[in-house]
Amino acid sequence: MIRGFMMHEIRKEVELDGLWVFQPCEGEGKDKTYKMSVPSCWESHPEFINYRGKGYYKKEIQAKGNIRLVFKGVSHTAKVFWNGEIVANHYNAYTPFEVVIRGAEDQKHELMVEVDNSFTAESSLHIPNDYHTYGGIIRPVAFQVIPDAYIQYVHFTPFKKNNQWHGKIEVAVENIGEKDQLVYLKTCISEMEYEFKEKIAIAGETVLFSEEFEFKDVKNYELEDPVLYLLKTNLYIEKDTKPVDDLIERIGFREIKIRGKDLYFNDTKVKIKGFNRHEDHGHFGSSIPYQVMMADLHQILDMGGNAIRTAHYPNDERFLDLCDELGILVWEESHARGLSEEQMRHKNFDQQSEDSIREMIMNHYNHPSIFVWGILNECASYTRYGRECYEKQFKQIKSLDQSRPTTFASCHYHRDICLDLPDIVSFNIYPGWYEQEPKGSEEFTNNEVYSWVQRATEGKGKPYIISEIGAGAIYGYRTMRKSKWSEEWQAETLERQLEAVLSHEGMTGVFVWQYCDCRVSDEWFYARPRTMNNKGVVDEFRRPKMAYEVVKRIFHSY
Ligand code: ADA
Repeated sequence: MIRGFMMHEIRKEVELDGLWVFQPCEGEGKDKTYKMSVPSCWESHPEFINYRGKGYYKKEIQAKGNIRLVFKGVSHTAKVFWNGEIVANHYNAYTPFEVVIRGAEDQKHELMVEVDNSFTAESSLHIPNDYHTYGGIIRPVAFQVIPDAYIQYVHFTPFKKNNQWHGKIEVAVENIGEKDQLVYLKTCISEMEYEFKEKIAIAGETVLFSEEFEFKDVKNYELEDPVLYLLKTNLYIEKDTKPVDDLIERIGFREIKIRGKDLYFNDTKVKIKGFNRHEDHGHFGSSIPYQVMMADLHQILDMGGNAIRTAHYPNDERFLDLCDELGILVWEESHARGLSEEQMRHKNFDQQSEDSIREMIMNHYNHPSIFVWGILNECASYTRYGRECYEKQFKQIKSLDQSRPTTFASCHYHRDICLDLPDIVSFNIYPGWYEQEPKGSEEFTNNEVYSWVQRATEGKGKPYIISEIGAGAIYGYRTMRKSKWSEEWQAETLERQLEAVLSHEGMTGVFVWQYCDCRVSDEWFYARPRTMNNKGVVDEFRRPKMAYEVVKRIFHSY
C-alpha cells in the first residue's frame, strides 16, 4: 500500500512491496544474499540490528515503455541502477523521489538500489543524533507506466471568497517525448467537472496549468468532521477522446488563519494538545507498518491528543493520510535537529536542506491536516549566520506555499534572534527535568520564557506553542523514591508541566515530548539510558507508562 487511497484509475501502477534480494557491502554477511522485505529497516533482521553501512537491494521487473520509478523513502542515501546503469541519486531518508526511464524494452529488467546509512562526510543532516538513522528501503516503492506527456503533480489550494469555497488548482505536465503535444485537462470533484484551457507541452519541458474554480455545495473539512474529496484530474491529447493519463489527489476545504495571537482552523480557534512522534518502533524501526501507525493514532486519540509534530523530519504519506482521515492536526517539519552553526556551515547543508523542504512541500501539499511547516529544530537561531539559514529556508517555504503558516522550535530563550521570521513562535522547555529547579517551578519557567518573548523579541503577539515539554522514565522503573527516570517522576512532572501550559491564556497549546521511546545513535549512549530516548509516554513497544493516564486526564479536561 503506497497511499491511503488509489491515486490512479488510468495510469498503470505496480507496487513493489515484498521480498527483494539484499546483499550487505561490508561485514561478515557481505558474500551472502538475504531475502529482505520492502519496505523495512535492515535492523529488523538479527544480523543487521547494528549495521551501519551500504547494502544492495535487487528486484526483477517485467515492464515496457516509459517507466516511472517512485521511492517513498530510502534511508538515507540511494543510488538507483536500471539494468546496471545508474539512473538516480537521492539523499535523505524521509522524502520521496522519482526517476523516469524512457522507452524500456518489453523484457525483465533489473532494478538495483544501493542504500547507505553511514555517517559520511557528505551527510549534513543524517549525523549521530538523538534519534537513530536506520538503514533500508523504509517506505513503499512502485513503478508506473506513463505516456510521453504525463501529470507530474496536482496541487489544490482552497480559499473562501465572498463566503463561497474556491480552489486554485495547479497541474504540472511533463513532456518526456520528442515532439510537442497539445494537452487538455479536466478535473472533477464529487461529480462536478472543471475544464482547463488547453496548452502546448513542449518536448522535454514541463508546463504548468493554474486556474481557479468555484466549488458550490461542498462541505468544510473540520477536525470534528474531516470531510475529504477526491480530486480526479485526467489528461487528454486529443479533445473529447479517452484520457491517456490521470492523477487522483485527496483534498479538504479548510483554511488556516492567524488572528493576533490565535490560530484558527476555518472558524474554530485551535488549542493544540499534541505529541511529538518519532517514526520509531522496537520491532520495525522507522519502517512502521500501516496498522501500527493506526494503533499509534488510536492511543494518541485515547489520550485526548489532537495534533502530531513530525519531529524532526517529513513523515510517511500513509501516516499523513490517516491524520487527514481522523482530523488530527500535523506540524510537519523538514529534516534537521540540533545543528550548531558549524554544522549549518557544512558544505552540503544548504542544498540538502533545500531538497528536504522542496520534496516535503511538493509531495505533501494537499494534506488538509498539515497546518504548519516547521524547520531547523533547535539549530543556531542565536547567531548571524544561523539567522541567514533560517531566513533562506522560510523564504523557500513561502515560495512554495503561501497557504500555511511557518514556525521553528527554539531552545535558545534569552538569546534567539530569529523570532521575527516565523508566523508562529515555538519553544522547547523541560522545567523539572533539565532545569534543576525546585518542584512546582514549571509555571516559573513557562511564564519566564513567554514573558521574555513578549517583552524583548519580535515574537511578541504571535501565536505561541510549547513544541516540546516532558521528562524521562524507564518503562517498568517504579520506586517510592520517585527519582528521575522513574515512571512516578515523569507522571508528576508532566502533570505540572501540562497544567502550566494549557492553563496559560496566551498559549496556543503544547506538544508532549514525546509519544514513544525511540532508539538513538550509539554515540549518544552517555545521556540516554538503554541508548534510547526514554521520554515517551509509551515505550518503544507502545506499553503505557504511568504518565499515559495523567496526560489522558489532563488533555481530556481542556
Ligand atoms: C530537544 C530535541 C529533541 C530531544 C529532546 C530531549 O528538545 O528537540 O529531539 O532530543 O530535546 O529528549 O532532550
